[in-house]
Amino acid sequence: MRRRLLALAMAVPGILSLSACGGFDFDEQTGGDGTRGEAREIAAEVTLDDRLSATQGDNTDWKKFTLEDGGKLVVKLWWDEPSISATVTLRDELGQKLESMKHTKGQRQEALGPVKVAAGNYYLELVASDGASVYTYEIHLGDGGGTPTPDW
Ligand SMILES: [Ca+2]
Repeated sequence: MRRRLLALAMAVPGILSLSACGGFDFDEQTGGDGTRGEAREIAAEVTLDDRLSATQGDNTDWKKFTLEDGGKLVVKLWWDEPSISATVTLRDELGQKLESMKHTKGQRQEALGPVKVAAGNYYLELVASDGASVYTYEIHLGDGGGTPTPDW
């Protein structure tokens, strides 16, 4: 009797996690920002947050922003759930990749760049292949004059 209860207790979480993973297709519930054409307008030098969830069909977030000046661009990132599998890519206004960073599992705080950029329009593409996390991010433009990237 005792043995059977133990087996049941172990089986139930397995069933729950199976049903949580199996319900959604890639980007089925992306929230209207799953393609470059739907990129959300954001500002540089402002701390923002959003969420990716591969388990709930929100795999991709696109952001777009405009830089009035050139310089050295750094995207600072903070993951609430560092177990997520995710890739962050900076793209130019034609969608061409400038720099890409694969999130290191277990790492809460990361930075993409510095990337030397001119004034213009840019995109940030965040894609989760597994897991889920709220993330905080900030696009920071340095003057390129050797100023060290600020810690946060
Ligand atoms: Ca999304």
